Amino acid sequence: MTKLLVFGHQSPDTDTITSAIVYSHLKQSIGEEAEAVRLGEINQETQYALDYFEVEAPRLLEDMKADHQDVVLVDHNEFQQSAVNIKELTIHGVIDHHRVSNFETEGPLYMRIEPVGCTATVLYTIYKEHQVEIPQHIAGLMLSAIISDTLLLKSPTCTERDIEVANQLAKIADVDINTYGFEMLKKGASIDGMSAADIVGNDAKSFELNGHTVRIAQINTVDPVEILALKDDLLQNIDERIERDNYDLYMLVITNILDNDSIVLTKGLTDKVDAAFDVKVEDSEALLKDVVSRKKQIVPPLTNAFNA
Ligand SMILES: [Mn+2]
Repeated sequence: MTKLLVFGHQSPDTDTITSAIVYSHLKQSIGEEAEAVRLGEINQETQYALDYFEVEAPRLLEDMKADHQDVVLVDHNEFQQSAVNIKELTIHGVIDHHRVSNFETEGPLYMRIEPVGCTATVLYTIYKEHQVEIPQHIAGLMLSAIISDTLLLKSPTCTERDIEVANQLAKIADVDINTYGFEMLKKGASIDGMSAADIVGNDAKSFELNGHTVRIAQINTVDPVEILALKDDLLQNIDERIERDNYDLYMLVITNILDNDSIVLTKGLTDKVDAAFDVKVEDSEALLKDVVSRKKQIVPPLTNAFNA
């Protein structure tokens, strides 16, 4: 039997890490061989969830290179967000909730992509289809992923289905969604021990928009002032990344999870930011009112601005 390596995107978030663990558990439960791995460091929010439910972090792949031929992608499908050698690997499956872009395979595969707020919501449905019981720690990890991706069920990406699944999972995990969720998000929003480089690279993803490479990082906070105090260092680090990796535009999105607005620090083709969000970037900074979701509220208008 083929052993499958299961992993999510680079700069892993809670959904990516837990979905790799959860899908491997599901595969093993139906008699298949699977191992969860990761392409980057575990963030503080994810670590809180892993510690709370007493689960080990997946093994780190060195150089973000999958050391095994047969893989399943969770929580992403775009090749530039995946293992660096993804084009040489055999992709057996994709479980995701993002747009499909820059994706092709040589052989047939299992693809399961639904327009919901979180990969965990899709995974829950697959557990039900296989009639596999969800153990408490797995339910806890899936719930953590939903809370993380939907900012405690408040993000515009959150669907009725996410809410329904989160409530089912909270029962199995035996936690109160709001109490547990707020503690977890607060942990993830802490910049204690983070350097300017850590903040600028937090949850960063690349997007190809009309021939331009756009890098968008995002960090949640309960206190944007604390992060903006580091503005000079953050902008300098953004410049270094643009220089090193040839980005056409870099956006660091600082999302206030209490009032659901974001402040963006940005360098490069910032006139595209102006056009996309009807703002004026001044001193490399702009306020994006009521914007919290990169996927739903940042990438689509930016795509339009680059295509205009
Ligand atoms: Mn996700």
